[in-house]
Amino acid sequence: MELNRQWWKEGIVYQIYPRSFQDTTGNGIGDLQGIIKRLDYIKSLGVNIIWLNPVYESPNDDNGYDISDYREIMKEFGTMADFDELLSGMKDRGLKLVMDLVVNHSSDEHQWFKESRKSRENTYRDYYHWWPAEKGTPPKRWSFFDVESNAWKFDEKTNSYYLHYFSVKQPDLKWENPKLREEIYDLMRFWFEKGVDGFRMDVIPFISKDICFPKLPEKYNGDFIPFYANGPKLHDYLQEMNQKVLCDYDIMTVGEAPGVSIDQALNFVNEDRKELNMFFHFDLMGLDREPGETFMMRKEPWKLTEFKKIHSDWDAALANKGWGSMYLNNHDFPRSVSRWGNDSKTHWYNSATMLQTFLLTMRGTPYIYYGEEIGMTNIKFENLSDYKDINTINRAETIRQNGGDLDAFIQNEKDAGRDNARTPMQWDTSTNSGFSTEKPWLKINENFSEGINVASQEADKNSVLNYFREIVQLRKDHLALVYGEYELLLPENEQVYIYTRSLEQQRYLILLSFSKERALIHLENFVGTNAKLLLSNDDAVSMVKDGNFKVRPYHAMVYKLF
Ligand code: TEU
Repeated sequence: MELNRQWWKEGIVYQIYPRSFQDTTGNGIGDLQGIIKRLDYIKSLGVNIIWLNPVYESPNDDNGYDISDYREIMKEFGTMADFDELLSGMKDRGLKLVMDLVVNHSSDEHQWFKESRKSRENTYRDYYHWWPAEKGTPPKRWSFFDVESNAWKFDEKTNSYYLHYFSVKQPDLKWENPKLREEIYDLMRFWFEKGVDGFRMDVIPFISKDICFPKLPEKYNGDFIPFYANGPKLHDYLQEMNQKVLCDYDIMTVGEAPGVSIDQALNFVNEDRKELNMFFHFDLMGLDREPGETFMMRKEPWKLTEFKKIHSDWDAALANKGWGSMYLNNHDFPRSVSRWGNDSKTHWYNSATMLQTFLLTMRGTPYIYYGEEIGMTNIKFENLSDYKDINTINRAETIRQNGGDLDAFIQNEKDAGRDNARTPMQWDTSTNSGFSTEKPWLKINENFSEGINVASQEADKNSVLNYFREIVQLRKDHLALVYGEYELLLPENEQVYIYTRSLEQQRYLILLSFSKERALIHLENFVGTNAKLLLSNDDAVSMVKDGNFKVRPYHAMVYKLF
């Protein structure tokens, strides 16, 4: 098998939500100096790429996903000098930096939009999507963060509506205008010239629109994301971006790809097409949700067989061309240990380490979300007033206006709310867990005083944190864990997830329990096989000669087979 080795395939990404990582100025908000202060810690994890959520100038309607200047740093986070210092501190330590590229929309406070809304003749008019009111009400388009889910906002000054798939303060950019595209390519070059190593591209499949704005087919009622994701010129734009910018640099790209189905995957990441290196699919993120409802929990619990199928199907889809990305949580979805494991006191340690084992032994680049290395959990706010996220706040308002069930919504958000994953990093047992000397912008999870913090776990050789370092090292030491073929065993089992990874003569067996019950597993094919236990989060034996495995709750075992 030809490997086509790449640094971004062998790398391990650590995602930082800067607002919540480390405050150094005492305003309760994380900042770039805070990240600089923690670079040695990040390096010590063994990860080698940092993805930063947006740090650009922004009025923060959506925490930086509404950008008012693509070439400036958000004042709350610091200055361009701080950014340069961060980047050089990273280079010194051999860490690469991936920035967030948010170009489906800008802020309404961006100079382009301020100009665009001034008059219909303005040079920047065509940087955004406008619908003149004399044509009547524009055809329905849904909006994620609008209380009425209306993506068209009437703007009196020019008697027109503008389009915003997200909040009213996030007008969609008009990629159909070549001048706008050149502006974007230019700002990308600006960051590449500074030395950044890549971009994570926010809702990149949404950038192309049918600008006739036809009435949408009935089938998209309620589940419009697949429609938003597949505009007519999408791949032309991605190929153009590649030719004009990306191919000039040794960088990595990962698209955020809601609405892209598995059969469309290779259109984005097949290397022959020269578009993107990787993307984040949403199949797993939708697993415990109502169909077509990204933020509503489904009634029946998710099943392990479904979880396995998603990962096995995606591995197969990208086995020969393209490359995958593995993530269990991020700033938009709840904490992995609370969602896919079990965050009760009894099972927290095994769950957190088992999920880490999964991420780091699958094919595809692993993305670790800050705090995942110490097993941070969902905060599960009781009161809506604790939420700071526009998504939860505006959905609550929709329910209030329609006389819906707010209590049910509060319960839902305990499992689904994005703020679960945005609480401040838990560094130690001091006030505010060492995140800030002042009140944090979002409440900190009180369980920092119960061992879920970096300092306590540094001091404990059997901590989640130190296990993480071991599994990271294991991946780095065994190329087969990066590139090896993946084969699923016992696909029907609802308790354990078992697979092998093989590269030439190197073979590994990974056995993971997703259950709070014990199990006895027999693998007939392994009777007589010699195996060496490389790592486990609980009692495990090192020989599998009889093919029997005693599996404890949320057990993880990695064996090398001979
Ligand atoms: O997310 C897009 C987004 O809203 C998805 O997480 C959403 O679940 C999906 O579109 C529906 O399947 C990105 C950012 O990650 C998020 O933080 C921003 O709020 C959003 O774009 C707008 O920029």
